[in-house]
Amino acid sequence: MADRTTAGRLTDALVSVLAGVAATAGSFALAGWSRDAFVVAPIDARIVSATPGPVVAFAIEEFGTAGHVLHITLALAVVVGGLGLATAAALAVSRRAGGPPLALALSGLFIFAGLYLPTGALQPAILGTVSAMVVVGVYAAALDPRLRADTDEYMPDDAARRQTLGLALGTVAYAGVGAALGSRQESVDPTEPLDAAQRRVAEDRIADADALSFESGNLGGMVTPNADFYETDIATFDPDVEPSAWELQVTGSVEETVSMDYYDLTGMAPEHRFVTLRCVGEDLNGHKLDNALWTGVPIAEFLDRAGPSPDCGCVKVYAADDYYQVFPLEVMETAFLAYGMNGQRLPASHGKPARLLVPGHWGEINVKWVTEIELIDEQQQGYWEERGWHGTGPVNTVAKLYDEGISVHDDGRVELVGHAYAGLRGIDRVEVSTDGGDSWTDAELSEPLPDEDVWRMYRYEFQGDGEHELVVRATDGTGALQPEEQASPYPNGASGWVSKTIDV
Ligand SMILES: Nc1nc2c(c(=O)[nH]1)N[C@H]1C(S)=C(S)[C@@H](COP(=O)(O)O)O[C@H]1N2
Ligand SMILES: [Mo]
Repeated sequence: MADRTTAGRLTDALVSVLAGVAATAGSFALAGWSRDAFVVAPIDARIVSATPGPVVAFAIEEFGTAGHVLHITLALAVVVGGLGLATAAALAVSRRAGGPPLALALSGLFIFAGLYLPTGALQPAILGTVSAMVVVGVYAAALDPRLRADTDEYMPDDAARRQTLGLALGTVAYAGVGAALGSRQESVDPTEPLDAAQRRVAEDRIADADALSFESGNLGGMVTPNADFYETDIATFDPDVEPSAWELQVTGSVEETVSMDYYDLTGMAPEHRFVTLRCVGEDLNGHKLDNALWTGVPIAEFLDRAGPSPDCGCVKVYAADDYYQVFPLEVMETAFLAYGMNGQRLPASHGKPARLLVPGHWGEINVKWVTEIELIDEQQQGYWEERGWHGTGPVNTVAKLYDEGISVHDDGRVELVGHAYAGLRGIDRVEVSTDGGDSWTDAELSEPLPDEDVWRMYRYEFQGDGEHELVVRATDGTGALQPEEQASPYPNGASGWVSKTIDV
């Protein structure tokens, strides 16, 4: 057999990549951004869990949420590349013997295996395989009759180039259609209200809380709407846990393993609590601080039923996305198992069907999609602690000052509105400086919410004149002033005073 020409090899390589793109787009068209059925998802999850802690910390600090784009792009490249290699192998084998029919059969087989094995999702794998085989089929039949083993002269003429270009454009167009179809699958967290009676109680409490808000432009008030509530996830794809299939177990050092399902949970007398969450990974003046009214039940009584007897007094809580956290059993005394958020059923992105809310800790301890609570005898590290973070424990005190909270009126009056949070310690005071910290004045504070782990809002007005360096700082309920010294989020959470310069 003659050696292949460079152009022939390049065309094979291009067609292999195109087949990989078509296969991935086919999988996406049917599955959408589904954690289980879209072929990129399991690869992405593996990349995320294999990334070393310092790299994750670096990406979070440098890129914030945009860091997700990096690993998703890498996962896409790995999937398209892998499926492309499978196609290239099929082409290479069929060139030696078999020709186009074998090329089609083998590429179909390899691509199907590449799509099906990581996901187990039959229909998206079949659609992806068919998409890829169309590419290979068109190539084998129309573009490259020399796929037959005995001839191998690539046609270097314009016609061949045009055909190849046509195939490439066709694949890109197909991938575009697949992407459009797939993103329609993405459910924008359909809202599902709580039962009427509960919803009414929740809505009344939300209205009461809203009435305490200080308003300012687009700045949120006392209660963050579900769609605006920040999200921090280890997985790119939310686990899809059907309430009817959900079960929460208490295991480990217990007298007896106990479990509850969704009907047990929602059958108990519900409570409604405001709880504010803050992510340890957020920037000092970042936006990963929000407050909602959660509906659920205290978890202590359920744990007691299991008769816990762990030596170290720790729990390890597991979730459907393979997340886990370890913290002292004693905080479960006041922890809450929530299935409602602001009068709606818990959205998928916030832990549907149920999540933990653990007062006095950073956001990471509030495990979403919770499945198991294991009582353990030896201290262990949680998911983020293994990666170097210290998110178990009380939050740092912070007073925020967002651009949306600054209004400059025509007459030079400047109004500042913001949120301050110190976990269970509560907020007793917020002070504002308009001269870079030389002098301080107390801001007005919103009436406190009746619950204990919540933020407060502040408002301050002054007559502006020229340039002002604004600085805000809070004092918590123990009388401790928010530390001035700046620290970046890793590993203990950001600290320091937020400042901002304005020109009036
Ligand atoms: N199962 C699970 N629970 C989780 C996480 C996660 O990735 N998986 N992220 C944690 C982190 S780091 C934070 S800050 C909060 C954020 O909750 P939210 O996404 O509802 O705002 O959830 C915590 N619970
Ligand atoms: Mo977090």
